[in-house]
Amino acid sequence: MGYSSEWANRIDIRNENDPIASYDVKAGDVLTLYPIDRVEFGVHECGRCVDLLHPERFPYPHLRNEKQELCIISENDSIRHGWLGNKIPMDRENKGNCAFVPLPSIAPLCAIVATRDIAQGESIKECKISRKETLDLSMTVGKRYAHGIGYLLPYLNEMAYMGIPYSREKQVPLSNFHTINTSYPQIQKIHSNPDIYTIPNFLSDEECDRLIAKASTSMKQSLIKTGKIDLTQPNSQRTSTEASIPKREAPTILNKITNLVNCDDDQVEILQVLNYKQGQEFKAHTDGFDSATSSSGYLHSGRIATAFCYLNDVETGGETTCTKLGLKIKPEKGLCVVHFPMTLDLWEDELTEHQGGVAIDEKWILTSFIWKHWKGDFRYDEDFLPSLTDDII
Ligand SMILES: O=C(O)CCC(=O)C(=O)O
Repeated sequence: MGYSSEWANRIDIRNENDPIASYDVKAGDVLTLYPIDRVEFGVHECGRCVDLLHPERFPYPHLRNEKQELCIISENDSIRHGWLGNKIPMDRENKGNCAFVPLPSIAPLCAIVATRDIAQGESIKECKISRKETLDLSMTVGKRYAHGIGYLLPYLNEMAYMGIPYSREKQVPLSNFHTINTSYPQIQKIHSNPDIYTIPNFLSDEECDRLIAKASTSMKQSLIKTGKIDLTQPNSQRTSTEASIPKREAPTILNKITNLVNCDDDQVEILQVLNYKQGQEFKAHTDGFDSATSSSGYLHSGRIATAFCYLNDVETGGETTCTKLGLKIKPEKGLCVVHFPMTLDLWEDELTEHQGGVAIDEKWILTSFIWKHWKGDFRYDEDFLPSLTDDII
């Protein structure tokens, strides 16, 4: 596997019956990881792990295959530093000093985390913590060790999902799309199969103006994915500029999107405000992928809905055209458009191909993409996004 998790190597295991801390550690430090040395780790290694199969304690459906089995698989059978979780005894009186928590981005891999300060040489014993404490600790560890976990991801990705068939039969009609709140005020269905909805006045004039003002402080060249996981680069296909809006600076907007689209905050990709000046465009593209993918902090998932909203009235140019449907939408301040790039089984609907036409008058637009699962790669946590302005919209 070629990976050594130095950041998770705080246990001396020379006496297997009494593992000890090899350094002084603080509450919240990762001591080691649960081993992935055997095929289907986490299911065979330890009886306790069955607990992780509980959907509430282990809410990571994307790491299950179609039979609902966990599906991270390793064929490596050597034990290495940093993977010693199966050597930690349980303290029967529950006075232990560490707990097992699933790592949010790569569960069912677990971190063994200190629940209090531990001195070098002290015995390491597991204590029981509540489900809520487990999930809270899991989130804290995920953010704090985002980079360590991130470097580990490609190694796990190699092993994960082996054996899940993804043979797409293109001829099969696509069905089973995400459903949105079709009673949202003023909503109109402007196309069926593929379904496209518009919602006039979704954002107020004031919200549109404030989003533009916020974004204007940090516009950058828009990028395009190059096919490999999360590699993006400038491309003549897309010539707009854009700014990422941290959700914490636009809670009302986020709330409107999640109410309309019927989803959790965590399913909404980083909000982007795009600006097209004269001559700029986004050539024909789809928002989905040709199967499940890992991108923008989402793991083995896909975009099941897109909601974009025009932020200004545009007199000429810049229409959004659904290229395979002969449908043109004229930008109108506050008008939201929703469509469904992928089914819930993560097949792409190529009929949702669209383009942002060449701008004549300037155009501003807010885009949001809704993923099937929660974000899992904490390197992309919005807490790491720089703040733009003090205006909270
Ligand atoms: O600019 C538009 O009209 C559409 C924007 C778009 O397609 C996108 O950002 O994916």
